[in-house]
Amino acid sequence: MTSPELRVGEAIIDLLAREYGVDVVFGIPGVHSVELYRGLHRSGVRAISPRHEQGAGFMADGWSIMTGRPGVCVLISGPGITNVMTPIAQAYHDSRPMFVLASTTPTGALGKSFGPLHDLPDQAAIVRTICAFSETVTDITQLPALIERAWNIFSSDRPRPVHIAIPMDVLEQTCQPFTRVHISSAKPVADESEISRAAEIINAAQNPVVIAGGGCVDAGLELVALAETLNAPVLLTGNAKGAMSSSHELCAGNCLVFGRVQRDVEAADVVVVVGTELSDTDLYNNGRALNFGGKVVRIDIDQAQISRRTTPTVSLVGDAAVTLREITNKITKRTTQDGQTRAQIWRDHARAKTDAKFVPWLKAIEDHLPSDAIVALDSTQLAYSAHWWLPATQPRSWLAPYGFGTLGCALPMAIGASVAAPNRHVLVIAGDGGWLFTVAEMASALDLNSKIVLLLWDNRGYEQIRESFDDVNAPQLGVDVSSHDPVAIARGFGWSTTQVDTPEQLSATLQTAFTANTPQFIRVLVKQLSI
Ligand SMILES: Cc1ncc(C[n+]2csc(CCOP(=O)(O)OP(=O)(O)O)c2C)c(N)n1
Ligand SMILES: [Mg+2]
Repeated sequence: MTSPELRVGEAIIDLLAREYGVDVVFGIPGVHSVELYRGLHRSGVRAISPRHEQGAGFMADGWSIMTGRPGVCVLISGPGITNVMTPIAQAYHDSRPMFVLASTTPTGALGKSFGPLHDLPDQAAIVRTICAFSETVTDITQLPALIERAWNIFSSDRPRPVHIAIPMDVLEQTCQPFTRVHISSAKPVADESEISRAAEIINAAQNPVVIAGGGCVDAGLELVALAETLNAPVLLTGNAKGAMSSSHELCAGNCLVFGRVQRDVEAADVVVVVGTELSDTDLYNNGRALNFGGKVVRIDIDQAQISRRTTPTVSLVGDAAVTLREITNKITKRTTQDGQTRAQIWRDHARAKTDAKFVPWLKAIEDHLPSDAIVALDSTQLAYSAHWWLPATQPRSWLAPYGFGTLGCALPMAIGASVAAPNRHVLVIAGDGGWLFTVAEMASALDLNSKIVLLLWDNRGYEQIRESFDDVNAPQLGVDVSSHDPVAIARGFGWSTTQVDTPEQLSATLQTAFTANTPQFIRVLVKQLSI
């Protein structure tokens, strides 16, 4: 007996829900995606509607950081896709999984450019450069294998977004339910003899250092085990924040951006580099790659990545947790206690170097941040020092635009995080400029009753860029933008609001904000309008 026929849109969602555990998607429906939404309804998949597809993508990314699973976007062709390009690029830059499922114009219109609604000359092509793969599927027999390929990339490769587009006439066709196509996939495993060579080098180290990146986000236990066996300080990149608790005495935290720390790392006799690009945005030193004076043991799941920015002494292509465990099993315990001292020196250095004008504000936040809080940072001045100042004691709780550096991601990422962890408070730190990029998502936060505390760092414009002009003695231009009355805007979106002018007021406000069960908006007025 054959199963009842479904529309293709329903069959796709049924497969995703049944075989891949998809239970929530982010997107804005349109006439081109009605059949996918019919499928969401039929399969009982939760559909969250942001107010702009950029919000959908950032929510999916925030949700993915929390869960480790691919965030799923269901979108219309054309503008749905162009609007989501920024979050796709962010997920690509920071190596996170995202499944973008979209419609296209009807098959007969593809590439013909005769002007159908929502048409792009080649939708798959415009996303391709920021994806693991991007394909338009007109033959539905190809779909199950393609979806399997996407999930194999998410689980066994360097995670990256995937875009699959299906013409709306194909979505409307009927078919039998899809059967999952199982294609085996496994993470690469580092060569045993190379692991032994790495262990030999590490065993001979006098002042080893570990640098851990986003690839270590689920390798925290193994990272701690290596660090404790070696008594080595651990430096985290932004995407690894929380992988090792900031309360661990060997955790030097996120202070790799300081010149003094970089020089100490360059002077170390052995550096273990795990799951990081060592990119410009990890170092912020005008594009200079680290010039390691000692030996480098590098672990990365991506073979193409492993010799970029440095040529390692030993290259281990494999999963961070597995490879770290194998190495730790092969090394002997170092008995010195200098690791704690070095970590402390770097932590102290970062605090001492923090611009004094931010310190009382950071202390107020630090004092009241609940231990299980999630933190989402936008690209604003107060947030820049929060990267190293604020604690993070658990993995997958820290969200920021590390690689792509886009404005406006923090609020929608926080909403996505809150969908994944509705009982945890999320602190958002956003600037008055960046906040406006996705301000409409305040409405989504109210719909979802997200426990978000949004701290608006309001210096009446693009302060960081004002400074960028000043630094090179160029006249400031285009930076004096203001949101005029942000408190009224927030109130209009139904949020509870407070305005504070001093760190003491912020402290008092945060004390109650983190007990509220509704979205809370706190405007910190840093700079009065000069006009
Ligand atoms: C999409 C995007 N456009 C432009 C920039 C350049 N940019 C970086 S920081 C910044 C200023 C942001 O202003 P605001 O959010 O108010 O933070 P502030 O620097 O004032 O603290 C700008 C415009 C960017 N990072 N991303
Ligand atoms: Mg500003």
